[in-house]
Amino acid sequence: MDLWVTEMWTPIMALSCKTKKTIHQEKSEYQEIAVVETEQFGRMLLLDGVIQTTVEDEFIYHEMIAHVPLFAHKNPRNVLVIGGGDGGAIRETVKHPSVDKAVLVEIDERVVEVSKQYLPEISCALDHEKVEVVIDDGIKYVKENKNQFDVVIIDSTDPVGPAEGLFSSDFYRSVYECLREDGIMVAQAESPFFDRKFIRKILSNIGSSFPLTRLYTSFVPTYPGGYWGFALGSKKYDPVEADPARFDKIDTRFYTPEIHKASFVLPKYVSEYLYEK
Ligand code: AG3
Repeated sequence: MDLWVTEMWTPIMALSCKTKKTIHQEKSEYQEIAVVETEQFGRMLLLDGVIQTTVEDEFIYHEMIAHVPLFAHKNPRNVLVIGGGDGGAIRETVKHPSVDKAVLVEIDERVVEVSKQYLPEISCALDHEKVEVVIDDGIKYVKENKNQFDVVIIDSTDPVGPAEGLFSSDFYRSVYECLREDGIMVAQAESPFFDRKFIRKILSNIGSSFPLTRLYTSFVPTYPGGYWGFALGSKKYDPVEADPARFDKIDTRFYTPEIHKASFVLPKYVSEYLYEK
């Protein structure tokens, strides 16, 4: 019998992947967690039926969410990842020699545990000596830790359920305050094709605290439209400028200094709905 896993991208279209087997399924305090083995992308993590990451394409998203803000910053030492319990963004973060400490704040302990057990390629840095894993609400954590971080990476789920508050102006204000005076934040920002109004809103919410806001984009085959947005807020540095000298020391599969620059170049329809009128 053929078994397929399907995520509804919109009420009228979906992505389906043929699966070999279900590896794990449970209901945690916050959500339904599943790991399935797909034919195309290897193991896949789903939360409430929404694809979070897969072993085959995760490198693109995790490299882009981590290295763009980390290279835009001149000397990132303390980094906070909110969400991202699978550990992919943290794995990329600790590749930077300048980083002394990376804190992961994930609300659902089970996501961390399930990822450690079934997705070792992604979660492998969660036990790294520079990493501290805190099981807590990210909104509360940023309010309690002011002026501590150089870079904050918000690797959330879609803006429904537990992640909703992670897209509000109030939350971005607290993120601004938990960053040092030259800090940078980035938030995963949904699909530039399907979520146009929402992306506008995210950028304007970030812009109510940060002097510099930019959208950059990349290709993630398993996310809606295969094309994904990242919304960045910076206190001081222009994020388009990366420091290529530091790049030699870091091993990546997708990110390069050229990709960094290019990712801020937006298709005309995207800049039109973002920046015009
Ligand atoms: N964070 C972004 C998930 C958004 C995917 N949305 C969707 N498939 N509709 C994923 C966590 C990866 N560390």
